[in-house]
Amino acid sequence: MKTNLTPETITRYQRDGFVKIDSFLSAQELETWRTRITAAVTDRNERIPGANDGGGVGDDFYDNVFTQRVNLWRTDNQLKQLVLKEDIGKMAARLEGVDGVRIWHDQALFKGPWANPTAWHLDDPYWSFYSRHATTIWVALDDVTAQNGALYFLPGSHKQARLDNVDLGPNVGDLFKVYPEWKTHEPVCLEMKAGDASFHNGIMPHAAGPNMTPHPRRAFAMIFMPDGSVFNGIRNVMPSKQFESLKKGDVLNDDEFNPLIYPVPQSRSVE
Ligand SMILES: O=C(O)CCC(=O)C(=O)O
Ligand SMILES: [Fe+2]
Repeated sequence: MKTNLTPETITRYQRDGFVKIDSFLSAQELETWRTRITAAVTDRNERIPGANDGGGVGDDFYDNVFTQRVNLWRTDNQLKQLVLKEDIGKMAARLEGVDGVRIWHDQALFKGPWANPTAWHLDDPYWSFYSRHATTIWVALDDVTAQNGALYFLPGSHKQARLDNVDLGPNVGDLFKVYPEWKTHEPVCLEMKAGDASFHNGIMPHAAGPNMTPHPRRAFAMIFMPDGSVFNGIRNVMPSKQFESLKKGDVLNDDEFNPLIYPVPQSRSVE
């Protein structure tokens, strides 16, 4: 894993709100991640573990944006050992300029053949805490191109973003009704080789194209929140047990659900 960050990379990330890390995984690591993550997705028949949300996948627009499987680390111990790494958390903390980070959740995002586009959106307003310093690492498990569902970003727009947002509906550009000032911004399409990764800030506007190929576009994302983030009352991907234990304003510091990834406390190691 290439987890070092140059000062230039950090500066670019903070300016643009996203950055690409070429060859984040070695060829061998890529093989291991792809195999393990694909197996975990196959084994998991519900979207969110312990959420009692039915988890059924139907045939409407959203069901064909991607196959989403959340918190694989909680149900697959091998995957947990592989991906919950202090070094990755450290990258997230350095990019965001925060002292420590917890995992909010991980998710496999597999765009199947002929999948719908992912509409423009911000991430953080969906989540159970508000922060301008959460970040997602999105690891490409296949080559990602403009043809099969690459991510698009509006560089620098995280600086103007509010908490207003839209659902991932069929109108790709609904976000621009909420932020008309972004309508004329030129997006960047981030093509990636399998094993590359990107980080994007939690309030960075982004989208992904449709998959216009007969092959899957597989990606694995991990979302890090600054240590000390507090519950805002939104359930999002919380399992019932966690949601029922919280009231608005509580610090999200339960290691069962949101372990501190960086710095790893002396008393515990995720190895
Ligand atoms: O993979 C996609 O299509 C969208 C990813 C995304 O929105 C995210 O990781 O926040
Ligand atoms: Fe997103």
